[in-house]
Amino acid sequence: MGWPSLGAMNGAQALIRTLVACGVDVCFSNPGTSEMHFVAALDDVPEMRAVLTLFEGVATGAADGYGRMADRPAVTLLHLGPGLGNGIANLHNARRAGTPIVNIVGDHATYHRQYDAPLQSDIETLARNVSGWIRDTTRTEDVARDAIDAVTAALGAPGQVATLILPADTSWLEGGQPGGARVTRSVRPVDADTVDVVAKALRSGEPAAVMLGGGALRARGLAAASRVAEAAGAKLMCETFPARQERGAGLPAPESLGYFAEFAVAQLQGVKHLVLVDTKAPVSFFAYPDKPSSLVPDDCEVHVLAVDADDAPLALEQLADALGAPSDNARATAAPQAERPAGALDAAAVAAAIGAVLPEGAIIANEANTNGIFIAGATEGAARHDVLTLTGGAIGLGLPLATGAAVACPDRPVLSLEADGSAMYTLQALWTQAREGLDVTTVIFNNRSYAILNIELARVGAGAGGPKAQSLLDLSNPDLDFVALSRGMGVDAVRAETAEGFTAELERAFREPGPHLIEVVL
Ligand SMILES: Cc1ncc(C[n+]2csc(CCOP(=O)(O)OP(=O)(O)O)c2C)c(N)n1
Repeated sequence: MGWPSLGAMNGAQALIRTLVACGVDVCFSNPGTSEMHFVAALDDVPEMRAVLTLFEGVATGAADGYGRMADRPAVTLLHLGPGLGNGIANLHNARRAGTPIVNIVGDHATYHRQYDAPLQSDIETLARNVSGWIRDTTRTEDVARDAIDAVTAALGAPGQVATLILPADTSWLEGGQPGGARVTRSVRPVDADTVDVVAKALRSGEPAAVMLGGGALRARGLAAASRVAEAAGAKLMCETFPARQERGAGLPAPESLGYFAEFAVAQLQGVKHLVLVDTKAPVSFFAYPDKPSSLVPDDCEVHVLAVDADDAPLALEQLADALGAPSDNARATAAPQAERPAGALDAAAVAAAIGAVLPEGAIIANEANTNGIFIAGATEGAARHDVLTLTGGAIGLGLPLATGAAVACPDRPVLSLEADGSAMYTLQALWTQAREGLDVTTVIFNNRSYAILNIELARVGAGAGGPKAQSLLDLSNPDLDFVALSRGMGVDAVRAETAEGFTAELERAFREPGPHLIEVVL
């Protein structure tokens, strides 16, 4: 394959070469005509892995899963404004997760823009909603500089989406000069005063809670946070939808803040000091008539220990030391490993089976929604694993997220827990899993319903709903057959009927390489 001599390198070749030099070597793509030089250049750079997705929401969600697990960005290759637009919902989730991602959005050649050809649109306006950094690279000689800036921005704190708009002529013209060197994420220590103020509040003896999010939910942060909570007699909690949390036997298990505001209010009742570690002060997911938006009790003081670029685990260790906590007083979960379930197959049995047979080092992408309520409890004492959740509430993330996590971590089994309605948004991810031979096991919770919306209908005070309202929340007529859908995309699939049968299928799926799908009808 070899490298063209420097002078003969076009913009696309220089771009891909620069991305690789910066440590970015996976591209989730769905290209079009304006990206053809980028596509062609992929064969000149063997280090860049190119993964085809059949919808941009899969590409962006996969880049999110990849970034959360690899701690470095993947690139997406998207086709002008409409391609970016299709990927926005999962870029929204990625923004909420603080995931580093570099979008390459192809555009018309610079001189073609004035003609308002059919695919012309305002890419920047679309990109602004989800991107912390945007640049339009209109000169081939600027490609390497802009790519380096994009990767640096993506890895800036907190991780963010960086969008590089790449006109077709910038790609195809010669004169590209590759550059770049490995870019890493940088964090800074919090200042000693901040640690002191928080330590003083925790020493007051008043009821306190430590709320963890972001980078505090990896093993090191969890251990330090547990030392703090033990020393201060504080409640250890975590945000409802973490980007990535390490869980399982041997690790502290913070209490997760409830999704429904009434539960969250009860959990925080009486707390006088709320210490935030890489998370925001909790708010209700939605507004409800006559219910508060902020979940922080009125007489509670909020203290920010670490945020954005702060080194959250280090801050927690400093806080633990300031409180005089012994170095070994972190408390691991006491939850036992779940027992294998027997008999009827319901959501609780599925959760128990997962807790019982989850392999060490698994990654769980959890978009099981209402049927996922038993998962956290059943896996608290399971083999050690990571959990990725729906950070931004835009459903249709789970299958792409699992796909990207599997690309990032080829040696770790990925378990994708997926509600039927959410699955249908980005089901095409299964095809990418099959094509790439990814070790992903998908469990579909098929309740033939947008069940959460049935609950919300009543909670917002809209009543139970008449037949028309009910029909908008019902996924039967016709019933979705996920076994057939999955096989149609090349993924081995079965429907489990009993708890024992499900457990056996789950073990088989974990044992065999490549993707599998198990449908559970509830
Ligand atoms: C992008 C996007 N569109 C629509 C919604 C609104 N919404 C929230 S939950 C939901 C249905 C969820 O159904 P399913 O995934 O089957 O889970 P279940 O509630 O049945 O457990 C919808 C449509 C959303 N959150 N995000």
